[in-house]
Amino acid sequence: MTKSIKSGIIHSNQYSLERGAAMWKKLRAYFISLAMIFLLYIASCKRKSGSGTNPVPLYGVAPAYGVPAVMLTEAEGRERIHLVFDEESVTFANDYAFTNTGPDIEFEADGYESVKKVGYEFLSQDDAADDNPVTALDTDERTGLATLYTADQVYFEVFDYTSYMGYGDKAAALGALEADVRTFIADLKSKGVLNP
Ligand SMILES: [Ca+2]
Ligand SMILES: [Ca+2]
Repeated sequence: MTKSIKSGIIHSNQYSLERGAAMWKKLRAYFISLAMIFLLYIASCKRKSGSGTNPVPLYGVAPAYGVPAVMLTEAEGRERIHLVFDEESVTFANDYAFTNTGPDIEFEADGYESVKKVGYEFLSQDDAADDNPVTALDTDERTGLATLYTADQVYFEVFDYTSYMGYGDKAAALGALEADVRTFIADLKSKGVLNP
């Protein structure tokens, strides 16, 4: 009798131990899955904030600090170009309807001197917005002008307003434009198009 009671206690102890172990296993699985969810959450937060191994690229809206871009107008560009060409006694016809066949070019040049075949275009923001093929100088036509220049047929230089946007103020931008005009004139002199 004593024996059977003892064995009954042992049995019940073993039973509760087994049940405890099974419960612990369940709890452990539960906590592990909780930890996994938490880790996944942390990882997704890191991605959103752009830190860690998945940084968010820095494109998008430009920061609102710094100096606003300098925008030379059509009139400002032309005035400075004429000022420098005056020194060479070159007088341009303004708003000249220039055409060429092969390469095909049709645009209203800001200035052209038909005897020396020298011209220029100050490509302003207004020009960039012009979608009339008769007056506008498109990308292909710019390439065509460069081809004519290389072939020593017609000497056009295009001064693009976007090239002068990075300067601190208009005076500096106009100074940079003037330097480019002088480079153009120096090239025309080296080719014998203008007198040295
Ligand atoms: Ca222009
Ligand atoms: Ca055109």
